[in-house]
Amino acid sequence: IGNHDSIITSNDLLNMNSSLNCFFSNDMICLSRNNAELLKELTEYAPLNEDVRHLRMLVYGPVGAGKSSFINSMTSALRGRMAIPAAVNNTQYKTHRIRKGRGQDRSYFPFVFNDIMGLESDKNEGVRADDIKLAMKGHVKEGYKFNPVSPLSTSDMYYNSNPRPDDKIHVLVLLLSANCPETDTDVIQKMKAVRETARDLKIPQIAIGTHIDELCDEIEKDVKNVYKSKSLKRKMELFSQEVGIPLNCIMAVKNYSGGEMKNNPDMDTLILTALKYMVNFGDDFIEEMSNTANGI
Ligand SMILES: Nc1nc2c(ncn2[C@@H]2O[C@H](COP(=O)(O)OP(=O)(O)O)[C@@H](O)[C@H]2O)c(=O)[nH]1
Ligand SMILES: [Mg+2]
Repeated sequence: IGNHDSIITSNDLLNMNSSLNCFFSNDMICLSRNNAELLKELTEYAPLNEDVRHLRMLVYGPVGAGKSSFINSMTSALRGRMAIPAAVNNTQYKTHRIRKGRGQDRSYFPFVFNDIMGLESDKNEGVRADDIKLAMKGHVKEGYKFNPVSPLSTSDMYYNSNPRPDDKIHVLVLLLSANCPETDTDVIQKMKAVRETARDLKIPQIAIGTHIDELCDEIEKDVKNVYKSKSLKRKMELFSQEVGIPLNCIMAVKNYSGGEMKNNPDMDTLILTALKYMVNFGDDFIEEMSNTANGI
């Protein structure tokens, strides 16, 4: 790859300590994995716990981070062709499902996504941290329109007082743009509140860096350079410090952001790898919960 400044050399790889190595070693594994294998595993996946029809994943992060694009990108990667973009109205609590079957076969993948409005720094904008908490516990019904100034009350018709195990969130996915200079401190505070709730509920968390093509020219040229980009590595370390998610739980994707006519296998690898981790984490969580006395 030459001596380009933003590229990590094999010597750098050798010199990296093991904790810093995680992000890269994860991806080294995925380099040797092909999309067909990932697709097969994701297609065959089914939750063992029969009370859980699907894993529910909450995708959150600042406005513009690429939450909607990521859900569309997973759809495109799983279906092997560009997806019709999901509705952009995310002030409402809405579950995104991905069709598995074609034609008459109305089956869906057993993992679903809730995408919630960005975490604005302004207290009167964006979804409130207390509402995100309620969503994690499964108390927010489909169609609820988040109100930035007041939380969902228990008497509201959109309050689900008796959530099913699969109304609850099983994986928390934080999306952050790798192309943003630094995250606003108020947003970081909000993210912290959300993360702490997830931690109390023992919900596993993953962070995903998006917009990686805009961070690094080498990635823009070839998405495979994600494994070698020094600027991305630095960015991932910064994310890890900012949001307190360990480096080995941070992944990177380049989203399909409109305009693409067909799938790019390397972009699909990153997207499917991230999804595979999300599914693994969610599956561990429902397993763990079904073993505990109070269930999920
Ligand atoms: N270059 C690039 N653009 C992206 C990426 N992900 C999202 N976008 C673009 O960033 C903008 C915001 O994305 P969106 O999915 O609406 O963000 P949301 O507010 O978090 O739902 C859109 O114009 C997307 O096309 C990415 O990985 N790379
Ligand atoms: Mg959106």
